[in-house]
Amino acid sequence: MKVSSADFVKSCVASNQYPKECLPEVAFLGRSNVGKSSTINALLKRKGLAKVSMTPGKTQTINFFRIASTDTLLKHFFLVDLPGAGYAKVPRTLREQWGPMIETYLTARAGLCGVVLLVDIRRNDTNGVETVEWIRHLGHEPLVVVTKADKLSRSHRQAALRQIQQSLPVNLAHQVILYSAHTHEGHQELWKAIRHMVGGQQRGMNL
Ligand SMILES: Nc1nc2c(ncn2[C@@H]2O[C@H](COP(=O)(O)OP(=O)(O)OP(=O)(O)O)[C@@H](O)[C@H]2O)c(=O)[nH]1
Ligand SMILES: [Mg+2]
Repeated sequence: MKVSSADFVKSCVASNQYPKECLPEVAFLGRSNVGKSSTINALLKRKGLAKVSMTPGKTQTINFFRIASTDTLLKHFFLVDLPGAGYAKVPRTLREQWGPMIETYLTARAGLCGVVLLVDIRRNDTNGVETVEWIRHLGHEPLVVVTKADKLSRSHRQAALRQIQQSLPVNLAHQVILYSAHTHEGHQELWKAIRHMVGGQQRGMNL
């Protein structure tokens, strides 16, 4: 599969601002600094499309990217970069806006067919269980992607992956994908999972 175009569409903070076009859509969710924006760029092989920073709290709005590809199931779709949760240095007022903003998005967006929950391989997120349950409560089954795989040696990766898998209330039949935006480890697996999520929705919509 080849990405033929990837364009930033708009940044939104409220549902009346979302793009009107109805396409299948996959959103990236997770703590600040976990690598949401980097993962989107790496998947699309477009450096700098989604803004990345070493400082947590970079993405503060809901950012829509419109993608076209040569894959028959993924001809046109949106990838959506969400603000991160749970970073104390972001002013409280801002953080308090993001929870409801993300919740509205996850509830209201008709084309949303996949939620990718990113988890840092080095950090067992203490809010991970609540986050998975919150996403489910809002009607989505998250795909868990363990990011920054390159930060651990090969021998430590599988153990860390297992630990995360066991600590989250994910169905073990569901794949948990190990990913690195720096080395592109997991690239094919993640595209395959996205394709599956989009394909499921298109079958449902009879497209
Ligand atoms: N080593 C390594 N670093 C990564 C990887 N992915 C992201 N990073 C780094 O992690 C930092 C945060 O990345 P972002 O993509 O901005 O993270 P984010 O989740 O979008 O963060 P917010 O927008 O603040 O919520 C940057 O310094 C990235 O270069 C990865 O796979 N491996
Ligand atoms: Mg970001």
